[in-house]
Amino acid sequence: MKKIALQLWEAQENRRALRRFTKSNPAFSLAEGYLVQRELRALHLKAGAKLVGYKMGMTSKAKMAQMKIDAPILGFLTDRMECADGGEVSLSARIQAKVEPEIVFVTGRELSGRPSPQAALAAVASLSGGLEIIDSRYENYDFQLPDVVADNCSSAAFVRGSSARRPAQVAGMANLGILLEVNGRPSQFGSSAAILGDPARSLAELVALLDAQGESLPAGSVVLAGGATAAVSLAKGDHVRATFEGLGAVEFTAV
Ligand code: OOG
Ligand code: MG
Repeated sequence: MKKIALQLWEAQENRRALRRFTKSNPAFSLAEGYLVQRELRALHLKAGAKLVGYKMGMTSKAKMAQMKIDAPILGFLTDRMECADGGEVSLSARIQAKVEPEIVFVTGRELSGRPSPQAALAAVASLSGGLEIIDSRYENYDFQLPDVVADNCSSAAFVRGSSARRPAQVAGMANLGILLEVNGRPSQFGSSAAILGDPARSLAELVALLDAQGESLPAGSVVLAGGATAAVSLAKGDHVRATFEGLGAVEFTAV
């Protein structure tokens, strides 16, 4: 598993995408994918990054249809992946970056076991709109479930909207309209309902997936609930802005 993690790490360092592992080894399993992800996380931490939270992936029909994968998966987030709202996101080290709008939670207390969506939401300190930059380390985003899990679910960077709200301040969290604009033109429309019917369900599902791995979600974790629309390819110079009903806007310029 260490060898595969190192291959993924080097693919990123050298900006050279790999052929998916399930092609040469069809027996490569989801459990092995998570073991590789664990090794990859160790490589990030060894390089000095700090774990700040997790992301859910494949939680919406739009993403499942785009990527032809139909089970929610999790990846880790580090401090080095975070970029400032309104700032610049560098594509120099990226292979084939895309962007997607996300709902971002920050937890106020530890979550463990298998909480209900309500119980998960009760542990949320704040939420905001966000943008996730993904960058598959596989040629043309051609992967199967074990491959994408090994590759930390294509994680590359994320931006949190600067206007965070408490859950009680956000009415109808399970159906907030989302608009993604690129260079001032509407690109994708969606709703938070696309995220497993309710982003709180995605948070609860994350805790259950972590529990199955013998982990809990610490207080103060950042959680991306999963893309609500299909992801859009990014080019240098693109200005990306997402507006979330009740949560305000978040934006960056790709450089
Ligand atoms: C995998 C990333 C999945 C999401 O929000 O569904 C993800 C990919 O699409 O390459 O981040
Ligand atoms: Mg995502």
